[in-house]
Amino acid sequence: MDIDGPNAAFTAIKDMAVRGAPAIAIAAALALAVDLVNQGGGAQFSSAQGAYKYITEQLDYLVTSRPTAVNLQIAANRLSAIAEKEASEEGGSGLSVTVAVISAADAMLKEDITANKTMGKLGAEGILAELASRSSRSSTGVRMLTHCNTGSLATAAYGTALGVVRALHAAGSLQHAYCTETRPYNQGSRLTAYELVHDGLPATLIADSAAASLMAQRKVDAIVVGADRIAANGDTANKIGTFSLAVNAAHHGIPFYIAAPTMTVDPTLADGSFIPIEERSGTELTHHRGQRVAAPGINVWNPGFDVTPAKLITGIITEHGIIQQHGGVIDVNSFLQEHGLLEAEQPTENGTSSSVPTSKIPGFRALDTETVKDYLAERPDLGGHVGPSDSKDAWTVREVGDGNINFVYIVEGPSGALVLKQGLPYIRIAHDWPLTQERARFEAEALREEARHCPEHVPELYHYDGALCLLVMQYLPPPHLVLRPALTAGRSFPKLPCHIAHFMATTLFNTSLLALDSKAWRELVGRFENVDICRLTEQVIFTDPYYSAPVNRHTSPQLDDLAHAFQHDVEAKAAITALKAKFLQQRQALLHGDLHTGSLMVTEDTTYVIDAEFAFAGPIAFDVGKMVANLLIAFFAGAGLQTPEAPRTRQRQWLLQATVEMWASFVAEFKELWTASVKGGKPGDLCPSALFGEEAPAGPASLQAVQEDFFQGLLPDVLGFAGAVIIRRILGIAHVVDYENIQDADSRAAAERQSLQFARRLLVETSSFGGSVEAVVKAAAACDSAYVDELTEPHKQ
Ligand SMILES: *[C@@H]1O[C@H](CO)[C@@H](O)[C@H](O)[C@H]1NC(C)=O
Ligand SMILES: *[C@@H]1O[C@H](CO)[C@@H](O)[C@H](O)[C@H]1NC(C)=O
Ligand SMILES: CC(=O)N[C@H]1CO[C@H](CO)[C@@H](O)[C@@H]1O
Repeated sequence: MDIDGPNAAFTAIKDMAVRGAPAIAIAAALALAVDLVNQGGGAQFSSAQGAYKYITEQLDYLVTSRPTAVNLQIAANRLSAIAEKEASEEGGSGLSVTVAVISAADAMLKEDITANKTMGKLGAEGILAELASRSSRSSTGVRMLTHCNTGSLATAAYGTALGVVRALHAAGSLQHAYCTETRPYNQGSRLTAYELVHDGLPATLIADSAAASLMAQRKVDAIVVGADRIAANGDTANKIGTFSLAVNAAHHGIPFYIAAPTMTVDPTLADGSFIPIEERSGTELTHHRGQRVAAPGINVWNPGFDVTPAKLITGIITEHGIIQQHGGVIDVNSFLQEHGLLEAEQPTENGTSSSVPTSKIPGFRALDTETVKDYLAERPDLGGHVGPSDSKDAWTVREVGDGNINFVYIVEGPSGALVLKQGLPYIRIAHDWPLTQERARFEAEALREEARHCPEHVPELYHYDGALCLLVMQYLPPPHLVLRPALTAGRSFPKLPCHIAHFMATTLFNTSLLALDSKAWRELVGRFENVDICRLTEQVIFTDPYYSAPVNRHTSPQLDDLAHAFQHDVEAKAAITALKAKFLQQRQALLHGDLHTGSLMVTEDTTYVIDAEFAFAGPIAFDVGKMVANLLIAFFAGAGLQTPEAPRTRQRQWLLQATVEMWASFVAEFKELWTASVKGGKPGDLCPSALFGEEAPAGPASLQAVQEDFFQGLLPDVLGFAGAVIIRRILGIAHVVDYENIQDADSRAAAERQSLQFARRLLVETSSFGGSVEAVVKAAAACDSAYVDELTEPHKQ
């Protein structure tokens, strides 16, 4: 593993080059240590506080790499506590803080090695004892099955689950080890198989889907796997496929063990429903070694992990012993307390316990696929969308959400279907992430507000429950698709530009001071102080891409020069700061806040704008600019996505036309609403009838002058925000499938380079387009000479 600072560690962790939860924590700790040494070993910091601040910032970034990996959070907390303590010491210096953190990282590594040895030994003993008590151990030793990779490549030494297998072998008690391939990333066939062969253990590789047959043939005595994260009741998140093995083990009466250091336990999570599950790139399923193997256009669901309920787990093997399951629960917290690893629960004055917080909202509970049905059946007005409550058993519930943030359930029954979306109280380990629960309210209020102005493009909200942070809304059935992947697959949607223009014009006009009086307007702004989400946007769009933020990534080394150039770009920094000021200070209308091709569900004839949780009062140009950016992104990415057999010329031409059409209809419709409101005698406070009405002296002419000024001022900001959005999608933390689906790195880099150069023009040389969107798309087309050739030689199509 190649570590050269948090940046590299972050990339490696994100790309799963560093696998296994303990390894991630150690890689992160060591990466920070190496980074500190490289930076001058502490001498670079003028004060202890400076060192502390730098270290905690780096740690925060590292933690964002893998939300499921609790060890990483704990390691980060520990290092940051050490830095804080040292910084507050009398005579603490930048050097002393750095040294303290480096030695703590080193101690963590040593600790892990000791833990792996102990865990292997205790696990082997425990399994032998369990099998003896069931009299199911064959005289020739035990046959173990394991999943994923938990060996010495993944952990700093020896391994967790594989450590148990190794220890059984060392004790002469292993008859055979089976390892699964572990689709889709094949950690089992690539790594575990390698280690088993390397160590000379008798071993066999099986397909994941062969596990049940192997158990049915009575060839497995016990199963042991690792864990990414364990909740207080023993529910365990681990590599996808673990849950399936546990279900099969239960069916066959085979003991099923988790082996994980106690650091993997998150005592603040009451149960597995609070564990966020990351979804991984669809290309892991659709592509093999860069070649597409699945039909283009197919949707992919690729969760990286699953949660095995404690009742299916025989016991959790830790470095302090095995925590056995009793009555369906593994009481992890009591075990931790007994071993002095967790402070006893502190009863608060009113007698409630504070050590396992579930939600700051009284009465909050997370629903699951079963309780979702109950929830709906108890509310006939909702359940009625699905079917009468006595048909409840026939309803099907699918959880389709990106579990990092929200759970999204699709409930279907005899009368129809609906969507239930629930915001979790904590998206990560910590108790201090109020974002999620508030976001349900912002989304509900924004959906209601948008639906008042543009019901035809907003899913209907049936119900909002503040106590459970959930929304129940209209289900958009197939053939509705998320627009972004549909564009990436080469499709066009001729009605889209008009639909989006209509959505933007109606929602933005009617929530602005052009339509509202200032009392209603201030009340509206007050309801949408979406502070946390806005802070996130401020960071990822307006700050990170312009310095070497560790969360950034780009196609490297091809784009290293441009990434570097933006960090030294005086004009770009000036322009992005002016835009950030507008984002923060200009409160023109209630924005959707995240209007891009991933927030749209479309068919040929319909367009729905979803995911309204980013709503806030801000500059109109931000919503419009995001849409422009995303159409241009699809255009530029098309250069890399097309093949000689399937050129994208038509679609790319449509994307450029759509950009022009969207802007033109937006301006026309917005202006129409504006004029109508003044003529109708009910304008907002910015255009009072006294000044602009038909009867007012020079009223209509004044109105026209104000409108011209408004749109002339709007376009440069639209283009500036568009440029900023394109840049962040290539240099920042969050990338998009438009570019990511270009398999060949050189082709991807070429499309990204074109986009970045063009985006910089939008950001910095806005006036070069002469105030016209036509000029913008012409310039975009001209960037790509191949595209222009195609256009001028129509016979090639
Ligand atoms: C109990 O006290 C804690 C802390 O003082 C407080 O946060 C909580 O809301 C209280 N619970 C009830 C039910 O009053
Ligand atoms: C939006 O503004 C237009 C133009 O003033 C007006 O006719 C319409 O009633 C408004 N819609 C809502 C829901 O207020
Ligand atoms: C039981 C045991 O000895 N386990 C191993 C743990 O890891 C260290 C370092 O790789 C090995 O030396 C031990 O053999």
